[in-house]
Parts: sequence; C-alpha cells; structure tokens
Amino acid sequence: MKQNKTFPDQFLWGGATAANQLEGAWNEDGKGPSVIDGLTCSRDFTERFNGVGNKYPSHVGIDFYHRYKEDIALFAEMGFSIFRMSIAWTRVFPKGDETEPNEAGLAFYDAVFDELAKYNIEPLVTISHFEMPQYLVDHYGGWKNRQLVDFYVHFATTLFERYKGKVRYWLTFNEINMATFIPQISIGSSAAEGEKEEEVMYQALHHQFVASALATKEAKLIDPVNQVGCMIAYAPVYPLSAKPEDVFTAQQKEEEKHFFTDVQVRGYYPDNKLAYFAENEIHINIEQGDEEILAAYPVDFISFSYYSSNAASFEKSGKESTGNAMLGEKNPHLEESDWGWTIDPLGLRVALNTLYNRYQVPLMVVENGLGAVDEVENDEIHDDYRIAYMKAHVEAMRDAIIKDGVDLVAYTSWGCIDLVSAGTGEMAKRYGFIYVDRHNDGSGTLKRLKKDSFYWYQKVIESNGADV
Ligand code: BGP
Repeated sequence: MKQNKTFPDQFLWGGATAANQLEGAWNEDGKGPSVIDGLTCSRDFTERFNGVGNKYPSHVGIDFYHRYKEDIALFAEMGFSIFRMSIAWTRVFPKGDETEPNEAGLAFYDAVFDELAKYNIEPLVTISHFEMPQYLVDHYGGWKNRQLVDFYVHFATTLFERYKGKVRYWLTFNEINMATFIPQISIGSSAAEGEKEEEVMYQALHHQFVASALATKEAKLIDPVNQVGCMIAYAPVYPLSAKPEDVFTAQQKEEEKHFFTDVQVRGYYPDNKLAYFAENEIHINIEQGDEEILAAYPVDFISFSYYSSNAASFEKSGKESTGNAMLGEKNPHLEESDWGWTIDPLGLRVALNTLYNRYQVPLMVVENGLGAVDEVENDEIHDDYRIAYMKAHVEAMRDAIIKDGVDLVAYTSWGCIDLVSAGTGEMAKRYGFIYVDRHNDGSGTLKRLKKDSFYWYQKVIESNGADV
C-alpha cells in the first residue's frame, strides 16, 4: 500500500476558541450574564473561582465581538480550513428559559459565519463551552434539574435551524468530563442539604448526556449533513511505576475518562460505572425512554483536548498528593510548562491510539497548545518554545495517522489567538500564534501582532503537515 508521508488530503487545519474567553462585549446587544461572567482573574485557580481578583477578563476578552473581521483575516492568512468557536448561550437566550431567541445574538454569529465562508473556513461550533446562563443556575439549580434538557435542546435546535447551510460540524458540550473538576461552570449545580455531591454530579451529567443525544437527533433531522461530536478533556493516565497497584490505579482513572465517551459513542452506561454506582449507593434518576435515546443517537465523532499526560500511583491516590488535582502525580520523565502542565507529545499519540482503537470513529484534536509567557520586542515575538511544542505534537499526530492507522480528521490548536485563560482568567498565559496586547490588569491596546509561530503554522498548513 502507498505510504502517504503527509496528512490526508481532506485534513482540516485550524485553531480553537471559546466565546467567553474571546468575545468580550459581555452585556452588549441583549446578552445575559453567564456563569463565567462573575469570575475573576487570578493566577490561583481557587481564587478565581472564589471571586478574588479583578473582573475584567471575560467582560472584555480580546474584543473579538468587534474585531472578528480582522481576526478571521489573520486566520485565513495562516491558511485555516476550520475554526472552532462556541456560541454564547446567553447571547441567544439571555436567561436560558425563553421561547424566543434574541435576534441580535443570532445575527452576530451569522456575520461571523459569513466572514469565515469568505475564506472557505469551516466553522466547528461548540454549543456549550463553560458559559451556561447564570439565570439557569440561580432559578433552576443548573443541570441537576431535568428542565435544563429542554432548554438546551431548544437552544441547540434554534442554532441548527438558523445556521443550516452555514455550519455542519457541532460539538455538544466542551470537555463534558470536567464536571468532576469545575462543576461551577460545567454543570452549575451543587448539592443542597441532604443531597450527595457525587450523586448530584452524575444526575447533572445524565441530563447532559440525554440533552446531547436529543440535540444530535435534531441536528440530523434538520440537516442530514450535520456531524455531531462529543468533546472530552483527555490526558492518558500512566502508572507512576510498574507496581501492579499503580497500573491498576492508572487503569481505573483512565476508565473514568472513558465513561463519558462510552455513553456518548456507544450509547450506554458501561458496566464499571453501574458497578460503581451500586457499590457507592449512588442513585440517579434515569427516566423511562432515556436509555433508548442514548442508544439511538450516539455522536458521529470524538473530539478532545490534549495538553499533557497524567500519572497515578496507588499510594497517593485519594490521599494528599504531590501533583495537581487535574494532572495527577508529577512524572519525573517529563518537563513541565510554566503552569506545571507536563509536556508529552508522545502522549498525544497514545491518546489517539487509545481512543481510536476503542471506538473506531473519526477523531478531532480540538485543543492542544502551550500556555506560556511571551515577551514582545519591537513588535516581534520569538516563541521558539511554542514552535518546538507544536512541532512535536504535529509529528505525533502524523505518526498516529500514518504508522498507526488512526482516523484523525482535524486539528484545531487551542487559543490560536491569545485569549483569556479558562483556568485562571489570566492573559499572561498565552497560547496564540497571534499576540494580543492585553494584560492581567486590563491594560493594553488590544493590538494584534504575528508571532514567529504564526509563520511556522502557515508553513505547516501549506505543506499539509509535511514541513514541520
Ligand atoms: C480547556 C478549556 C479551554 C481552555 C484550555 C486551556 O480546559 O476547554 O477553554 O482554556 O483548557 O486552559 P487554560 O486556559 O486554563 O490554560
């Protein structure tokens, strides 16, 4: 068989963003407040979620709302064929429970899609990216309430109808598995007196699964060309040592991630999760017909974010650990970013193999990149560290496609233009090929500058991944 040394001809190259980290204009043209709009900017993750720090980040973002034409022209100059973005739920339904959408909100995204179309850039739209309406949290208790399913499906259906012919790639929920880590913005629910935190989380997630399946159903009914994907944060979990206990702990943690894809791709709850529910007396309300819905409308593809791998050890599992809640134990074999995220390009190949071999559906890497501090000198940014990171990850994808036979169809690197960090609200943690003059304290002109990585990525796309 002929060995193709580059990526497949139809491979989609681009970048990824999210409305709340990019758009700004948080209360313009009828937009309502979302769960993220009350958060602050702080290097400390807990402070951000506890309201310490200043509030500018999502309120102004990088002002894409008013500058999208300039930004899309820059994406086109890099050669993007796909652009991942999300639609702010609160622009379309400011409170979330309305029947009639806000026309100004819908019109904004029409304009963005039209601009992308000018350059033949496909939009890849996340329907909900950490930005549910605050009203749904305050008045309905967030996703633990079954009514959220109807509100979400109404929102999604409104989008499918309105953007028919303009958008065909959709993701239902950003990093659905982050509910375990940042429930405040992921499910907007917490346990009331007498409720168990974990039970509430699984109940909320069950509602999201049903909502995702019903949205997939509607997407197909409205336009059969629609392709719908799930989206998870994926970091393969390595055992910290070859001790069987560590291997087993790592496997258990790995299975926790597959729970989400098992339900959304296979269409049913895996036995290990049902056993866990029984063992821990977790009872969730699965209504009659729900199982049929999950089975009937699985997603078409899996998309995931990949930044780093995890490590796990039996001894430290559940106890005070040296690592970080999201990333696990420190892996002595890997370097780390300024924010302590391990740098592991081969881990991306591991991730691609694991997901493809388990599910055999097309994959998209919809987030990947290096959050780093950039220095500007005479309007130039020499981000060779970012180029090195990206290069190694592009090579890992190429190996996974060519040597391992993985059906990877798209790559959208995270924060292709500098934007507000989701975890900390900072601007200092930059991922972009395009620098934005904006700083943690809210100062800066918002001017855009091309980094060295801009020209590097342009070359990668131009050569379809042959020249990295
Ligand atoms: C993912 C989110 C993104 C993004 C990214 C980087 O979890 O989907 O929204 O921000 O992580 O994280 P951070 O911004 O905290 O560096």
